[in-house]
Amino acid sequence: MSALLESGDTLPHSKFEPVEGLVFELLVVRYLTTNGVMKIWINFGVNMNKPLLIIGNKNYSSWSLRAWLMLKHAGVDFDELRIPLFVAGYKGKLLSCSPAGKVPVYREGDLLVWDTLAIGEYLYEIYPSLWPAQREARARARSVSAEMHSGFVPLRMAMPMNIRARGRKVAMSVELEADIARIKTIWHELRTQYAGAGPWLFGPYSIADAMFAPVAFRFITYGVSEPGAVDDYTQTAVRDPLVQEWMRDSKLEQERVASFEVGV
Ligand SMILES: N[C@@H](CCC(=O)N[C@@H](CS)C(=O)NCC(=O)O)C(=O)O
Repeated sequence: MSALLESGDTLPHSKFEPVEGLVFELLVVRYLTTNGVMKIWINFGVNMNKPLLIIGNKNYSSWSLRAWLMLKHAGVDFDELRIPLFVAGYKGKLLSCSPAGKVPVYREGDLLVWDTLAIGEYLYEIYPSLWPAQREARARARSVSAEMHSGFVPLRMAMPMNIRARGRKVAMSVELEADIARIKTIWHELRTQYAGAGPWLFGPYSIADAMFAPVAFRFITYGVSEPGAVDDYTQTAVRDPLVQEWMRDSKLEQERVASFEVGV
């Protein structure tokens, strides 16, 4: 059967139905490792009847965390497929299920949605409470979320998400300081304005909170703190029971990715 496959293809006839109405798919992927060895990766039993979120390492993959939180907060019943990133052969596996070769990817039946904000917008059409109800607040929530999505590169490079790490110190640069200051301003302004409506950035939980959740972990790992709204929101973000669930899983992971282990 592998003769049918090109690198990154799934088997076309890999679906099976052990119980009527419960369709599983065998994800069988042939891929090349970085040193040129051809390998086969078989992921058993992806349930086709259930939405699937493909994610990376829970300890390191901030984009995976964001999409996972959106789905969980929306109350979607989904399965997870974890592809550990930056280990031999990971890219072939990613490309087999992700058109962009990145995680997260959301699959619902034959539909694939990739890129975190696209997943959020897709979910919003089904679960409108994922963005604030009021139009102006919704526009602002989309603005800060897009700002997070397309910006804060110095912060993301210098302070990668590393949930289990504590007490790390990294060199400050002007750009990193500016990113941190901007995030503090966003959190401070929103928490001041929406304090009466609930504990999240716009009162009730929204996609904006999922977008900033990894920043809360970064602030804890690298010791970024400011008494008041910033520290309060950091604590709100990491005490979320769903974030705690993700955190517990992340601590069980064995992979150690050197490029994410920064700071002393
Ligand atoms: N713009 C994308 C970014 C996704 C992204 O960069 N994901 C990282 C993991 S956090 C990834 O898949 N990295 C693997 C790679 O680039 O090879 C999104 O919003 O989902």
